[in-house]
Amino acid sequence: MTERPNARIMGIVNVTPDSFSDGGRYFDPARAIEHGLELFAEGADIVDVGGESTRPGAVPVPEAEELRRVLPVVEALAPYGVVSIDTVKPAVARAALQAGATIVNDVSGRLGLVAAEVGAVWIAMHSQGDPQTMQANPTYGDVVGEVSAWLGERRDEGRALGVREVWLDPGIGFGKTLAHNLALIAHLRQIKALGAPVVIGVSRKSMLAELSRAEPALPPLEREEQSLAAAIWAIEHGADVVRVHRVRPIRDYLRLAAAMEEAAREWA
Ligand code: HH2
Repeated sequence: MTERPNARIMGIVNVTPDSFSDGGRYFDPARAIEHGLELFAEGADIVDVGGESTRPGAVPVPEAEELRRVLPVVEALAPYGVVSIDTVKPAVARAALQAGATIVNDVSGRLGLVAAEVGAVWIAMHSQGDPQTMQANPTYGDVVGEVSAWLGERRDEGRALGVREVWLDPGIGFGKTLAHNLALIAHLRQIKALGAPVVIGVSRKSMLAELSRAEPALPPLEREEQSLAAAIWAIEHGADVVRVHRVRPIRDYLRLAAAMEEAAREWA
């Protein structure tokens, strides 16, 4: 019995001092590598390595510094599984792909050509504005229609460039209010109808704190249950890849779901 055939788990390794979710914990390359290996051992299908925070208001990192952060980590992890590079810089993407990464996780939606050049998968993520300004006043007429249309254009662009595979991500929290995020997650099927694998990243994001209504607001490291619930909801509604900080509970869920389905068939 296979697990949900398309559901893949992408575990996050932030080699940054300032990520909103776990800033500083894995800034030391040795700790980042150790954490990536743990995520593979817990059942991650992909480990996503990033050296520049994209949290609202984050300050851009110089290229040389980003390379210094991510390259040793990508190189060390690549022999153990599929590694993606989370960057918006073409030179960082190229170097990481040379060091063994096979997926460009691109929150700018502009790196299709780099992915095409080296035969990598391109994750094109939607964002309204850049991290400095994106949460100032996100505005859409029809958020699901506009984001789907933009993702459809990236799918077509990827095909025209000869990209091996394009995966699409609506970019939860990237220039979006809570209502925008909820509308996009609720209409995953519309995004899936574009015919490409869909990636969803909700893990520890502020929309979860908003929804929990706890006072004071839950800090990122205390959003685990909400993160798990959101990832499961996304998987059940068609997400092909969930980008998460904690891998084990999602792997447990996928195993449980597979066992339930097998039992349902046996006892039908
Ligand atoms: N979210 C973040 C970063 N990269 N990539 C994709 N494809 N989808 C996402 O939703 C996404 C992403 C933000 O999360 P995190 O890496 O935990 O924090 P930071 O940006 O502060 O490093």
